[in-house]
Amino acid sequence: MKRRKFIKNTALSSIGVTFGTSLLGCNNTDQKNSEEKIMATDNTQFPIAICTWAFTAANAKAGEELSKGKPALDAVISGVEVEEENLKNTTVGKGGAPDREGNVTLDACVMNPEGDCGAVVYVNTITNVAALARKVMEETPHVMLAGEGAEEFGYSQGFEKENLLTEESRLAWEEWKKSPEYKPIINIENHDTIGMLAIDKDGDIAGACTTSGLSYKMKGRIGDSPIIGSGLFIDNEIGGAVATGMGEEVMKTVGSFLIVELMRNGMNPQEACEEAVRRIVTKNDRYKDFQIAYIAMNKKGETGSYCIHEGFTYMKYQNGENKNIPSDFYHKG
Ligand code: SD4
Repeated sequence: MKRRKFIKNTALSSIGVTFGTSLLGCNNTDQKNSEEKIMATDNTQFPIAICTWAFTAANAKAGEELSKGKPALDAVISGVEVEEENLKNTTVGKGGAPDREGNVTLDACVMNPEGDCGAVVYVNTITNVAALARKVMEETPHVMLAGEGAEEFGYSQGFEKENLLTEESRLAWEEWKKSPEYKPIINIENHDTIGMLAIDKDGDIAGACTTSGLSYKMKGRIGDSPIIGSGLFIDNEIGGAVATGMGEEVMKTVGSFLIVELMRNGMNPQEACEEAVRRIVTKNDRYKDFQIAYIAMNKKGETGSYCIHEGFTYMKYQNGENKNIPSDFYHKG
């Protein structure tokens, strides 16, 4: 039996059951580590959903799905769809702010407990891009599709062709063009990407990340959100992480993958998010000008978050409660 399956099955069945070394074919240290992992896994805490920012309804939707027994991947996709379809949200889905040319282009990715992933970038005519990324993962031999190719594939899968630029977003863009300064305002403009992680009743972890990217970005610009390892990473044996904020800086440090690897090496989610932010600020003296925030979850259902500037919060659904939690931050003034 593969180690991944072993951990999953034992977490599923009962807590604190001990197994002989012969089953794992491993030494005593490995056996002890596995037992610790299992002992620490308290399934009564599951399911859990967390997401970036105060997206209360989206996280509640994911929590509701998880509570009905739905798998983590279904839950995160249903959850983020709430924001993709929210016309008032100008940084996710339909109604998102356009690029400098007036085109709304969406980016998204998903990752499942088996370690499979799918992504779409530069999608101009489909609202539910996280679900589309899932189709790329499940129905094609590829991980990422871009632009027209992603759209055509989407129509073939039954996705509707839509105009994503709402009148409100168009007017805001016309206004911006009067003095087109490209200067994101921390926590206000450009920072509402929804990244969501869930651990389902079986203890399996999946995630999704979906965005219209930075408002008034250059035509063709892609951020971190659809990039596996940057905007999102899941390893079902360890945990998951997602990012929001200035994507360029997240990509330079492969932030979400870094957090999962730090957790693999013993950090808890909070410590790992802090280290990933530190990695950015110590290499970039312009850090005061942009916001980056991470949230993470480990296999035990522990969660954490850290960001550069005050103001970032995240949602956590557990035991029927959906709470908004302020994140600790690096730049204390
Ligand atoms: C990007 N990371 O495209 C995204 C933007 C974002 O909250 O997170 N906004 O760079």
